[in-house]
Amino acid sequence: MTVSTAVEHIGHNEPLQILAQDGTVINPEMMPKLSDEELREIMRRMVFTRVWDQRAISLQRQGRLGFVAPVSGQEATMVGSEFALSKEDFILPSYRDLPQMVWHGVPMYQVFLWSRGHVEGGRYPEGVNVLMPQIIIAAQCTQATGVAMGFKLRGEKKVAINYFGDGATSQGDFYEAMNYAGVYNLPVIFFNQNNGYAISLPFAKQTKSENIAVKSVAAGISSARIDGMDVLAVVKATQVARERGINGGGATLIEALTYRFGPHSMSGDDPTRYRTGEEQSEWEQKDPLIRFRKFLETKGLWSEQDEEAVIEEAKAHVAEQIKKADETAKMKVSELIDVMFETLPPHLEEQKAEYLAKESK
Ligand SMILES: Cc1ncc(C[n+]2csc(CCOP(=O)(O)OP(=O)(O)O)c2C)c(N)n1
Repeated sequence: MTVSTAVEHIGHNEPLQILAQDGTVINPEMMPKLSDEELREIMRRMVFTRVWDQRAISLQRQGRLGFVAPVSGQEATMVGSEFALSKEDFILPSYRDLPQMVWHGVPMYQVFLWSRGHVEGGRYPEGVNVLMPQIIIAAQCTQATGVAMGFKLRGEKKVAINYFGDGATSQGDFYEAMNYAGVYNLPVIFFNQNNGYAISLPFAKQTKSENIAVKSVAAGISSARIDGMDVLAVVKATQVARERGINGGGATLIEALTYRFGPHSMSGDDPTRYRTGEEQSEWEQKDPLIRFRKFLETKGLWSEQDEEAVIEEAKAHVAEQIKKADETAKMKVSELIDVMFETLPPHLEEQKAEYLAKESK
């Protein structure tokens, strides 16, 4: 199956794959057009993201970060999809999608502050087109259609991309958003990272549907089902969806098959209670970094020294950014109230006054 329309999608369960697990190209006609430098940059970002993930887990254990949802295993979906966007496009992430935010321009120390619940973790620099991570499952799907409606009304050639898991596809918001995007022909990409589990609930207990991509059919929007461990398939599908969106072709649902190697979050989840060791190692063999590294090595585009350099760069960047987060002034509750509404309703004005009185003591 290739990147197809919704109607064509029916009966096609085979995900789009460009690279085989050994890094060889098996689908040359679907190869995205990327320069050698761009290919190297994708690898750099995936390695960087893996190191950052390991550091974030360790910082959380030290009590220096709050909420952390591990991303290892999902680097291809995160890095590849963002890479296919323009910086003008708008990202609506979930709590796991911090890499897309950072690669789209959010300074890393701000996502660290978000993890700590600090108000500065949600106020991004002007021109960085990212909303703060959504915790309410699938709420970002409806918000993305709103952003896309804005683009359409203003005649702007941009897409809104929203990221969500397999569990999110059981929420009403997901269906409502696709329906709305279909009716108004909106430039939205619904990017589903199907990692097989909603915390401990496996896909088979989530839905009786043969897959997630097929759920686009009723909304009359396009869809693609892709190998989410193959970063080139991710780039290609997102590029096609983006082109479709900005050229008036409407929304696309992308289902990317992936796996999170770690726990759902660092807040007490133990995946060994609901996943087998065999399943885990089967997916680890599909590691997106290994596959893409093999592809690049064959082309003479990646070496051990390159890898080492990125690992050092990532460690140094995380250290510098966590320091910056530590140095940010402590948040005041009154500031949190301030950012909630353009004009505060009277009851919040009252609460703010109470806090201001306390904070000034
Ligand atoms: C509306 C809502 N219901 C329940 C939760 C609790 N919750 C947090 S994460 C999660 C599982 C989500 O799984 P999935 O959508 O597959 O995303 P993943 O974390 O696997 O990427 C649930 C049920 C929530 N945050 N919001």
